[in-house]
Amino acid sequence: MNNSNENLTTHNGIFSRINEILLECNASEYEKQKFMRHLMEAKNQHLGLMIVGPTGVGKTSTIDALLGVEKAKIGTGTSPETMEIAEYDFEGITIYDTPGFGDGTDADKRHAEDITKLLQDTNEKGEPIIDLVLILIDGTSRDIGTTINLINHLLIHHFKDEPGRLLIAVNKADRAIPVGNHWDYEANKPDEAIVKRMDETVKTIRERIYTSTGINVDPIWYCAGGKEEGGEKYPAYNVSKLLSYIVSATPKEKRVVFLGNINTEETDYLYDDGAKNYNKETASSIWESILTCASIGAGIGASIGAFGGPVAAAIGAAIGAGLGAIGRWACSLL
Ligand SMILES: Nc1nc2c(ncn2[C@@H]2O[C@H](COP(=O)(O)OP(=O)(O)OP(=O)(O)O)[C@@H](O)[C@H]2O)c(=O)[nH]1
Ligand SMILES: [Mg+2]
Repeated sequence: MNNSNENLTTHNGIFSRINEILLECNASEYEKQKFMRHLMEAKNQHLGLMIVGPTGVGKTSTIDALLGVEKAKIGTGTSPETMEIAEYDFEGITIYDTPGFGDGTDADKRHAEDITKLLQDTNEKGEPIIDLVLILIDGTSRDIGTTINLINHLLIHHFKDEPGRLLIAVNKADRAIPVGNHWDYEANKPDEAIVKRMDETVKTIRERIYTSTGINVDPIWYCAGGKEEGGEKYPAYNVSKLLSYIVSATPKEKRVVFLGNINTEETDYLYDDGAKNYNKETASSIWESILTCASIGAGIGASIGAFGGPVAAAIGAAIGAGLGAIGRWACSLL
């Protein structure tokens, strides 16, 4: 095993490894330069994801389940308007963790202004800083009306032309039915009653947003995982589905940002409804984006082809390692 493989858990490490593979291979100088240029462009992509939801819905737990918060640099926005929005900076991804709100107070009004301002912010290239907004809804709450109002009044008009950038997920499925034992903690899965309840919840959300705004959204439900009082952490459910939902909504050329950033805690990606192979779907869509990266034209795909089998396989292995817990799928995609 190559020494640099130990870096394959970081975003920069993966790109360095691919660079190294290319330097070692015997392609023409022209091909190598071309590929490396494309690689740099891919490496410089940046994704902005804003997470919105009421206090205690599980915003921070969700970021942790998806990417692992310990890997992030944590800061707050520098402009006074966004002081209260925490930023989790990963390599190539910034997650904006907005303060919980929805209680109708003055603070709510301020948070709404902060969110609107951030949604309108652009980078030096004039592109929106926020690519995607993930709205979290509490699956244990009987009152989803407040959040739906928030979506209908504050958020949806920013996404009229691109509703695919607005993601909605209902958390805490394990506690959706407060009375009785509806979650099988042994197998970490819901019983039929929870499935029915959660399917109804997402259907209601979809219908209510459509009725008010004429916009189609496609909510999902999941568990970010939690901790029993004084007990052990129990694993997440459908986080694989949530990641796949986020990755497929990410602009194609930006999906490479997930390399080296996915939470390596395997159990968080292990349990899901099995309706699809979500991890494989995520891995394929990241790999495909490397091959057909919109902003780099036919570039990388053609270049990998030009380098031949072993080089492509080595690059595939580096990318597979970079997908952390779900990476084992990626190697078989070549
Ligand atoms: N049962 C259960 N509890 C969860 C789940 N996700 C998060 N929690 C718990 O809910 C509580 C709040 O989670 P946080 O992640 O801190 O919520 P938040 O939205 O970041 O909260 P604020 O930052 O205060 O707005 C914690 O005790 C979590 O352990 C879940 O899927 N199921
Ligand atoms: Mg939080």
